[in-house]
Order: sequence, then structure tokens, then C-alpha cells
Amino acid sequence: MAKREMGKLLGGALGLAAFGGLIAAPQPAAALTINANFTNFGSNADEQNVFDAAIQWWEMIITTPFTFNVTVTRSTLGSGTLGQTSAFTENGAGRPVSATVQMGIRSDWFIDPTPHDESEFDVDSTEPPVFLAPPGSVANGLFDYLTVAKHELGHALGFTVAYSLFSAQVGAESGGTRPFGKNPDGTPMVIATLGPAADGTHLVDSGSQKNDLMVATLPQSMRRLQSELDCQMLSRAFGYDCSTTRHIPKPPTVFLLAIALLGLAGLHAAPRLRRTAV
Ligand SMILES: [Ca+2]
Repeated sequence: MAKREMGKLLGGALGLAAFGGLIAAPQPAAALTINANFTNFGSNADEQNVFDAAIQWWEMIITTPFTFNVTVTRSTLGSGTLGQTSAFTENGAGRPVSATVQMGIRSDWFIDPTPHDESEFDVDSTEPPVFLAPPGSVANGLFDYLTVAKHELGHALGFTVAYSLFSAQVGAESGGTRPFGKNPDGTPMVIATLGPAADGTHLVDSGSQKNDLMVATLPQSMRRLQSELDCQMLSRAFGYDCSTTRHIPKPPTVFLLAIALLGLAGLHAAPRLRRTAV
């Protein structure tokens, strides 16, 4: 059964400085298998390589054994749209089985030649942790292709009301937000807040959800990782065995060391992020 809703990730703008440093290197081990059909990447093997890395991250985080098929295309999207996902298909048990991801054809991508590390970025103190490209660095002023690929795959693998089991967890919209999370008897047990239906299926970008991978907009110069909340939501809807803690190093050691060093240098004030959704 093909589903209609499209998940989109929109570009935004930002200006900032950053601090700290962290390298996250996932280790290979997959129970989920994602088969990708790249349809028109042609000579753009560098983009395909980064998308493959995004696939590998999800395969490492979700250890429930099942196979998912994704068609990936390079597409001319609106100037403010970085990627979008559609053609969601589920099986008789409601589990996602396939979808189509469109990645924008753009000149302002950061195509990471080493997509399994964050060495081009500095860590930011927000939770979930995000990475920011310092002024003058190779990823500064560009949109991170890896982040968009992970975001769109998040939709493909379940994060959309186009899938019946995910939709069943979503409450009525009120004041522009929708609660996510219910007990087996249907009573609310809210674990997350989604934005309005008109914006697709995305987390509200505030509070503990700020800068989550699954919010609707992405600033330039920013890399996001999958969060434990993303996993909890997918687990609630589909029963996935999903945890970022298996594969994403948390920042404590390096991060706290960076804070200490910057504190000694009198540079401990964290920069504020300015964001403009488009
Ligand atoms: Ca890298």
C-alpha cells in the first residue's frame, strides 16, 4: 500500500562560532538491511558514498532483523527543500518495507569525503548533540548532505504518519502541535511533540527536542546525529530494537575536556545559534 505524505527537510540559515571537538566513528554490525537503488547518480559517486554512510548508520542503530528497500534519486527540488521522501509502503503487519528518497541537486552541499567521522565539525552543547562547522572550515556555509540523508531515511524507516503504526501513536493537533505516544490501551503516554500536520511529520524544534535530527529545518554548517528520542519513537511505533548508545559515542570525555580548556582560556560562553526557517 503506497502512502502519500512526503517528509521534507528544509534549509535554513545561521551564523555562529563553535567550540570543542568530537569524533564519532560507528562500528560495523547490522541486523537491519537496507537495500538502496540509486537511480540517477551518474558521476556523483561522492554523493552516493555519503548516502551509503547514512544507510550504514541506520543499519547499526536498528538491530531488528528486517529488510527495507529504498529508491534514491537526485532531484531538482525547491530552493528551500534539501530532501524529501515519499511512496511509503508497509507490509500487512504495518512494518515499513520501502520508500523513495529524493535528494536535492544543489551547489551548496557539504559532501563529506569521510562521512563516518565528524572531524570537519566542532561539537555544540545542545542536546541531542549537534556539530557545527567553524567559520572558514570546509563545511561552513554549506548544508550537510549526510544529515539530510539520515533525516530522509528516518522518514523512510518509519518517522511519518503515512505509516499506520506511527500514525496510531499521534494525538490530535492542538495549537499547532501534536502529542506522540500512547499506551497499548490507547491512552496518552506522551514522549515527544510533533509540529503541525501541514509541516509533515517533524519534531518541534525546541526544548529537549531542539536540533533533533527529525525537526523540519536544517541550518547551514550543521551536522546532526540520530537521537535516542528518534529511536524511542520508532521503537514505540514499530517495536524496533533501536538505540544510538550502541554506536554513537557520547561527548562526555572529549566534550568536558574541551569545556575545561576553553574555561581556562576565558572562552566558555557558548555561542547562540540564529536560525531562520524557509
Ligand atoms: Ca568527515
